[in-house]
Amino acid sequence: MVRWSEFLMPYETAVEELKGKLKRIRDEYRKNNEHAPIEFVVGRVKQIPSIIEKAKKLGLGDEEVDKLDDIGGIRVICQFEDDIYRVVELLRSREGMDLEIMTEKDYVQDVKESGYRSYHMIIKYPIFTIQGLKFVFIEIQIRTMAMNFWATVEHSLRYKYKGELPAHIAEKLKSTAHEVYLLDKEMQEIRDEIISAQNLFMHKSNTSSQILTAIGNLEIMDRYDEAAGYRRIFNQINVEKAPDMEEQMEKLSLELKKAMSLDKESVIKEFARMEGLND
Ligand code: 0O2
Ligand code: 0O2
Repeated sequence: MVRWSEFLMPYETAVEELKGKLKRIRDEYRKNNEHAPIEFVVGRVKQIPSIIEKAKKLGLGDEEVDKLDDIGGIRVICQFEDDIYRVVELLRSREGMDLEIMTEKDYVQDVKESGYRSYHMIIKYPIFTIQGLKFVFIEIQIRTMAMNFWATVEHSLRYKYKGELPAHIAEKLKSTAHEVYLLDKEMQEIRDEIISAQNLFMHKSNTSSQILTAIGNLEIMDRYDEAAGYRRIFNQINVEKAPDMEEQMEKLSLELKKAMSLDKESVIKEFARMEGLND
């Protein structure tokens, strides 16, 4: 006879702890003004009747219910498909620290027959109870918001039809799953485009600021004519905005680097000459 409240307590603790840890990771990203791969986290402990039903289905006796690996469940919801793998990496990096990964199933790539997509991990998680150290299995499902929407609706329909979905509904769900896949793909492409535009902008503004710093340095060295010449070229490139503007900027930046290094060499020569005079 299972003493349920005692049996389930470590699972409740594990779910709460893991939810807290994952939410803290998300908050850290947000505090750093970085994109958080975690949008939100939910968790649950399976209801007692569902545990009994599943144990029966698997032929497990009362003393073996702890062999079930999804009594405690965590669901991590991400914005983009890439984020799923970032979360997977985050969890893998904790292997041997506060968790042990038992299994991984990538239903994002290997879509289930129903159309279901998600990344699943079963972890072994330590809990310090008043009776001592205990280990529980926790199932972590990682999916995008779109995948979550589909899985939630499909799950409730399956429940409504007591697991026996009429064929035409199962087919419709499969085709909506494909639409969800396309939606995720498009959202990922939009995000990638934004990121590469941001990187390009950062690169451009870095090149511009390197050029302006180098011109300023020439002025400090009293090389006003050279500085004025380079400034004219810089302004012209910015006014013309030619299709090869970026290459022109790179070229100017390189030329300035050369001019500055030439100067370094002539300073060294000048020092050598002065030292020679002093000898
Ligand atoms: P935040 O800053 O809004 O993310 P709890 O014990 O309260 O931490 P619980 O009761 O286990 O959480 O789960 P619940 O109430 O179902 O939801 C957990 C978190 O997920 C809550 O945020 C919800 O706002 C968030 N959430 C649930 N569904 C959605 C959704 O569809 N979209 C978004 N964006 N968020 C959702 P927190 O943790 O209270 O804080
Ligand atoms: P719940 O808690 O009601 O969601 P099994 O445990 O035998 O069902 P397996 O191979 O051990 O299957 O695990 P698997 O396939 O990784 O799936 C475990 C969980 O993933 C399920 O839990 C679901 O939450 C989810 N899942 C898997 N396939 C589907 C699917 O086709 N549609 C939806 N909506 N969810 C799916 P449970 O056991 O169903 O319980």
